[in-house]
Amino acid sequence: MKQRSRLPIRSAALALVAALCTVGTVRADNKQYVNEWAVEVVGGPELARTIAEELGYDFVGQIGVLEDHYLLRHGSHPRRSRRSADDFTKQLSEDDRVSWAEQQYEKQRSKRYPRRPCKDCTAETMFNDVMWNQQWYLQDTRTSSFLPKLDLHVIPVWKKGITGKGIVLTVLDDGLEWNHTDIQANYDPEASFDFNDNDPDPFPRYDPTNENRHGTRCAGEIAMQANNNKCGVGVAYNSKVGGIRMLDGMVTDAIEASSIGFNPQHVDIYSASWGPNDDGKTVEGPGRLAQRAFEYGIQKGRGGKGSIFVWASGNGGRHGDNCDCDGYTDSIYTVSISSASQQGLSPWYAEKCSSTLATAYSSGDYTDQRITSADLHNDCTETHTGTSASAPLAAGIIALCLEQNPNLTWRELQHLIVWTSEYDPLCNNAGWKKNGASLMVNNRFGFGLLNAKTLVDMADPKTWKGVPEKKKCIVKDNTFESRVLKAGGEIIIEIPTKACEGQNNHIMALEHVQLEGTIEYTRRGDLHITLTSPSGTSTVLLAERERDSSPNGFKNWAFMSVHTWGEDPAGTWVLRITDMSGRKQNKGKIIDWKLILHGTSTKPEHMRTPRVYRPYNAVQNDRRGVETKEDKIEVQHCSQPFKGKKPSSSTVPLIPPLTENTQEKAVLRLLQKTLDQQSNHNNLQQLLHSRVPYEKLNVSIQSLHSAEKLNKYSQLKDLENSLYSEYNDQIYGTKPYKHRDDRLLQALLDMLEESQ
Ligand SMILES: [Ca+2]
Ligand SMILES: [Ca+2]
Ligand SMILES: [Ca+2]
Ligand SMILES: [Ca+2]
Repeated sequence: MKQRSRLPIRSAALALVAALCTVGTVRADNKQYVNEWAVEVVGGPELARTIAEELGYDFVGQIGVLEDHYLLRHGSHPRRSRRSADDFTKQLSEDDRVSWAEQQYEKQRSKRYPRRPCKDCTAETMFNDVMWNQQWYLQDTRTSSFLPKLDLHVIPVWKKGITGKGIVLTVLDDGLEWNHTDIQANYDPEASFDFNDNDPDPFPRYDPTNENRHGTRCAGEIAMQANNNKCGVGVAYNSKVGGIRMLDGMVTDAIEASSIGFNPQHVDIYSASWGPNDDGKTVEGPGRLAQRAFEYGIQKGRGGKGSIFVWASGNGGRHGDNCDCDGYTDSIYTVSISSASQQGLSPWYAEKCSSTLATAYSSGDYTDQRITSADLHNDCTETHTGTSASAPLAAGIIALCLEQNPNLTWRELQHLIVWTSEYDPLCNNAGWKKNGASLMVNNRFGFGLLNAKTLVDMADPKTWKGVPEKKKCIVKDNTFESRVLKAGGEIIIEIPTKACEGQNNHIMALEHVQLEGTIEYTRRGDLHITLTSPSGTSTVLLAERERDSSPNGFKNWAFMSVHTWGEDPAGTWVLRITDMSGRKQNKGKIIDWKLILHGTSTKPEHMRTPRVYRPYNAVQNDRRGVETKEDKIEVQHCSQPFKGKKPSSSTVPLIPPLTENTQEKAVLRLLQKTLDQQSNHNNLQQLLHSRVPYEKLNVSIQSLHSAEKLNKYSQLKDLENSLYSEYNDQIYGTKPYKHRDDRLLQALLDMLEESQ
């Protein structure tokens, strides 16, 4: 160092010290002093009052319960000041009658809210979060018990003190805005990684359209902080959440595998709201690496208890898509979750398939409320939609269940979901059937709506007996020769089996069933496959998909069903493959098949007596705070209030008030309304009024983006109707992998086009 620079630095330092010393009465303590002094005066309040008057103070009074302590106020001193008035304090202290004096200053305190909701509060006042009272799927916002019951029975679990503590989740998506003030306290870097940029920070890439908001929204549903005056409350608001950034870029098998298998001894639950295109013509499953990653997680994850993979079942309903053609939801290792609307109905975007395990709420018709969450740029949203929104709610509920019983295996969890999900709140939909184990199941909802309370209660380690070891029995016919199928024809294959009786892998009580088949056919979407169990449960393994004109058929595709859960598989199964399309040129053949039975050699303890179904409307935590249990219901009798016209005779089933067609009309009205509100975007107005196909009008990203802006909670205050965020999703139309709500706009626009 050069000599000449030394001295000036030293003098500067000395000058600084000197300056600090001379400041004297100006404290560098950053306090806000007020014009009040606390004094101790032994001799009673009259003496204290006298002293105050003599020295020019107002006598305020005794300080609380403290004898001999009084508060004095000095009228000529500023009410608040950065400066302490030391000479005033000195004057008081030096008075012989005053044993102690101190100027008061403002203390910075943040409220410490209880970490669990108060027992006596009503649901409404339980939390101060600004959007808490919009979270209709968490608290029962009914004003009358004659309305359908909506909430997922989470509050009773919170009241037990179970809030997700110690459970780690990660959201496999487009990143996580981890410094969001409603997420940061629960953010877990060890559950996070960025496989798009190969770094540990999953922070999303910002762009003008907020394309990468999806992961943050999904994570918020799970782990928004409670009682922090910000956005809403996560289902598992004391859990830890991470983000795996993997959708914002090229998705490869290696990236999927890395994400699915990320830190499996630390992460308990992986939530994924994406999958192959929901276009109604794709058949795709995990590649070799991703499949290995699933298997590794199931065998080794969570210390061998198995990673929990929660998967959105897909939004391709409008495109006639069928989630049996999606190998991620179809996997036995994933808990596949579908959606129900606020009205307890299957929403227009939902897909049907036999692999869906259960259902959580999400968006529905245009008047239905949507899902509240955190949003990019430290904002909040109340319009998260699609099965994308259902899967994280399920993941949060599962986190509560794992806090109750951290030793649950991946299979025990599925058993518990099967046994506690509710038929009753969704009973006004078509398609329910009672399987051979007396379980209600539906290809839109699986075993029904998740019920957090019964799920958690049943998982209690004090009473839960576990399930026997998993067995797998493969049934095939080595003499089978390929059989020809033509349009209008039918192939029926009878499959008698003793379910490996006499062997170690004998199956007496079923879990999953897979039918693995290789089928060649000129038009794949015209195939219809059903499988009927020995108990008579008929399950659609593949429904027709109008848009699937592929000539590629199925190659060793494993159609999966949970519909025969609990049944004894011994007897004759019947596989039926048909083509009723009327397309005479169609032809092909079934080359090969095998039936894979998964289950146990003995019946699990909890299944020894049949499941009892109760009416969901039996109030458990409504605003009147009543907790009751009503008698069990006979299944197939629906206790839900039915909105609309009552059926005139008892022979008319209590079935869906909305047909596909009226649902479409409702969505059209939604689109119309939204476009009407876009009055400054004349091209969109013209679109409706001139009936010109929308492609020619060049709907701009900017106009769609403006809808997005209006979707922010912070900008909603003066708007009676919010605009709907998914309207800008069409701009992501080129990606091979879609978020589960990305196709909603496209579907809306398609409908509009078709109706013209
Ligand atoms: Ca990064
Ligand atoms: Ca919050
Ligand atoms: Ca799909
Ligand atoms: Ca699955």
